[in-house]
Amino acid sequence: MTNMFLDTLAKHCRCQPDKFAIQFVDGPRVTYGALEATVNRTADFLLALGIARGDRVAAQLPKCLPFIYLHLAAMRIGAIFLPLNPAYPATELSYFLADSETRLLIAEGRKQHQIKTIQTELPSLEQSLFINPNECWESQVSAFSAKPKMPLPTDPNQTAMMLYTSGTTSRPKGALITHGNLTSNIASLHEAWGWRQDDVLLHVLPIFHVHGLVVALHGALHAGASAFMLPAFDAAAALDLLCAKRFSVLMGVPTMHRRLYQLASDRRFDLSHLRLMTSGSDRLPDDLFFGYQNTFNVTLLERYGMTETGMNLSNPLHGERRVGSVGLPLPGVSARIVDPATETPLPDGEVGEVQIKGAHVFKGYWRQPQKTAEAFSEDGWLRTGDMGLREPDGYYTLKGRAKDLIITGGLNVYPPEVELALMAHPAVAACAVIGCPDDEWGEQVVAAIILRDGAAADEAEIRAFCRDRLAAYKAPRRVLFVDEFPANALGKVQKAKLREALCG
Ligand code: MLC
Repeated sequence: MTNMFLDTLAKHCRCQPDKFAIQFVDGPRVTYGALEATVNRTADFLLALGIARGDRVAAQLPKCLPFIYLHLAAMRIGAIFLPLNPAYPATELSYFLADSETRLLIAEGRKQHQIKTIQTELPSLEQSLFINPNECWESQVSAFSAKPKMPLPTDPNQTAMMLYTSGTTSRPKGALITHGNLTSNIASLHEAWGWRQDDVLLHVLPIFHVHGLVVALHGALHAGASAFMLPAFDAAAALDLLCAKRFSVLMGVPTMHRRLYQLASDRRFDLSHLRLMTSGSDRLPDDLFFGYQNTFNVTLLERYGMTETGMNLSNPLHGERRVGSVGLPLPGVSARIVDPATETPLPDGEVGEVQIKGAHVFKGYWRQPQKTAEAFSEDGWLRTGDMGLREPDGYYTLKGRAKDLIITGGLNVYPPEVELALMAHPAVAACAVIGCPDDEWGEQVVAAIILRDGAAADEAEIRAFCRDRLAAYKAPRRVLFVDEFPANALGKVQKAKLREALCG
């Protein structure tokens, strides 16, 4: 195994202390030297709070510098970092904190009231720290030591992060990502995408997911490159910045690329000075691939990954970036297509489940041995739940999903989770949640509802009810009231037929 991610980062901090590592728009430039000092001070601060190896440290913060310091510091002392979407309402937050037995939560000051209301359900949560993300974190930890008090983790099998993913049949599960997984992923992307020390990344993604945190931010830091961070995606600001020619890399989800493309309208902008613009987390529509070529003189590089693995397949940096394809296995990654019923490999051109193997594949779900076992085939391949085919020249193309999953704006929404929330509404007798195609979002969450006899509820009320219980992106955008669902002989709702009937 190559040097672990944290070792490589520490080396950059020593060898190029004056180089700009991270800068938020309107914020100071943080050099590698300053990054090292603040991460070490933050690590010392966490140790002083009693955080030890293996403890869960959660951060529910907007995209900000303290989040990055806390993330790197927690991993540095061997704690397990849990990034949480700031959009999670109290019910979801409570579940994640309770399930993970988080010991320390760092959240925005405005969340204090919300956390107080759930505190009694969280016996493991010993401390909550409320911060103002815009205040200078560096000065808050200035009394702590900038010299590391303990060596960096050396065991590749040690858990570095826990990322919650939902499921088709259960509550969300904490995917355990090890230091070895992170290292293997980043080393492989470094090689495949040719990360360079003089790269400047325009970072537009959220940093509580694998895409923005690992693929983009770790990618830049591992290369000793620079990352310029937008706290939220703003297409107009991003396009202005991209045209200013300071940047060499941009990573986004199709919804972001769609907004950039629509903003350009009929004008043409030459962005070919960017050496790498990637698209992932959802299928890149063909019209956007070609639209980008015509409007921006850029061929987007589409790749395929998932929370449990980081990146698996990618179109090449040099060579053909094939429209509609997610490319070839990344270095160190093995992929195969199997018959989902028998798990025997299928010949090229036949559609089956995509299965993945490699040092980047997560070690399992937190305290869920059964779910972990179900995630892997008998011979140790990860069952992705995505369907696809391999072409004779090795390129892979995705062909839908074996699992009941909606992807909206690059975020996964599992219908059973939304259905569970809907069933808590007193007027709902039955419901089915589906994804309808949508130009901007890829898919839109749509709920079909059968009301109880004599009960009344309207769309606005149902949507508001869901938004109190689920993050906004999971709440149905449309609610349709129906008298019955298409069902099979066993009474199971036939979602494909429902989509045909309702998506129109
Ligand atoms: C925001 N909204 C969404 C949404 N994001 N609804 C559905 N799906 C989403 N993804 C809601 C808002 O709450 C708001 O609701 C309304 O949509 C309009 O908000 P907006 O201001 O226009 O949206 P914005 O905040 O700009 O967010 C859009 C976005 C964001 C595309 C920038 O969704 C985003 O950052 N997506 C990237 C997700 C990502 O990083 N995925 C990687 C997962 S890792 P209302 O009701 O208030 O109007 C992974 C592995 C891999 O998948 O391979 O990468």
